[in-house]
Amino acid sequence: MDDFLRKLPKCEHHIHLEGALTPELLFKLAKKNHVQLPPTDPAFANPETLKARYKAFTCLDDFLAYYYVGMSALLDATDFEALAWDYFQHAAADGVAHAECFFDPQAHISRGVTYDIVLQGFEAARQRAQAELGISSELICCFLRHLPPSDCLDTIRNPAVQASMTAGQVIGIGLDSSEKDFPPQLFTEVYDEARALGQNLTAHAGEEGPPSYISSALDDLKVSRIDHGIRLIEDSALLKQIADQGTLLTLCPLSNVYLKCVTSVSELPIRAFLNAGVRFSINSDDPAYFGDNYLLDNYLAVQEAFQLTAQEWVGICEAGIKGSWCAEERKEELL
Ligand code: ES4
Ligand code: ZN
Repeated sequence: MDDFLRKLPKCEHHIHLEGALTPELLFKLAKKNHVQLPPTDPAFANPETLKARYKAFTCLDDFLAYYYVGMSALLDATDFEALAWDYFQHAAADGVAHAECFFDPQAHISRGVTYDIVLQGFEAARQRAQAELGISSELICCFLRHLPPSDCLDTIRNPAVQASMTAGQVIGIGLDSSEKDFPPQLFTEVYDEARALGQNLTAHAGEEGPPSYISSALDDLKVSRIDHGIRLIEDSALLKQIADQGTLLTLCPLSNVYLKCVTSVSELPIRAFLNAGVRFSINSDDPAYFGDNYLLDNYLAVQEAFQLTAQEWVGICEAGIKGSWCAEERKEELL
């Protein structure tokens, strides 16, 4: 079964490229760029102490603090290229055929790194992944929900952001960062503008936040996918609605364990989602922060916990292809 899962052509829809920053690359780039890592936090002594600290995340916000420090080492286009290339190499080893990758422009622009620098690095890695690894990819621009909606609006109105969307370099938007107390409806205007630009729409909802955040993402933001959505299991009417609509949930099993949303993968409602006909894909989220677990590790963890049949896995991967945002011709190749 492990070999079957490795060889299965997989789509990944929920990978934050900044979440692929390994402690090794972080220390290397911090040194190159003369960026000082927090001197008062002993976790930043070396890559090993940092990895040990990553094993003790208490919740989403505890992780996010490290995630944003990590980004501070990314300054020029070659840094972003190295980061994304690192991810694509892991993806190739895991049998990923197609990846739709999140990135967080506000976290870079606020540090004086322009959007074009970020995009230039990611574009170079994507082209190399296509040419050398045969991996197709897309970019999804995420908005940080802990920042004021006005900051998100300024970002989507940034001419460089608009140009990337018009040119098809960025094909969709997402909403991430701290979830509790930042409900989707705060970002209705951002999503209205993205929709007018022809962008695909998704949002993190129901990771730590309540099922009402999933409803708000659907009703107010009009998303076609939900990132995480595990708390959907608490609302049976909404569960039925999502199953009927065919909305894809992008589940991240090991992320949920590392961030203490559940105590083990077996606690996730994966069997219930299958029984109810809820479509989902399996994803790695922030692999370098969650035990160096990339996509295949997540597939294997689900398999260990739920003992799915080959037919069930083929069905999961088919739902993932159909729920992808790539060109129709690429979907047909994948199917
Ligand atoms: C994230 Cl796991 C998760 N949740 C919300 N926002 C994020 N950004 C990066 N990883
Ligand atoms: Zn995520």
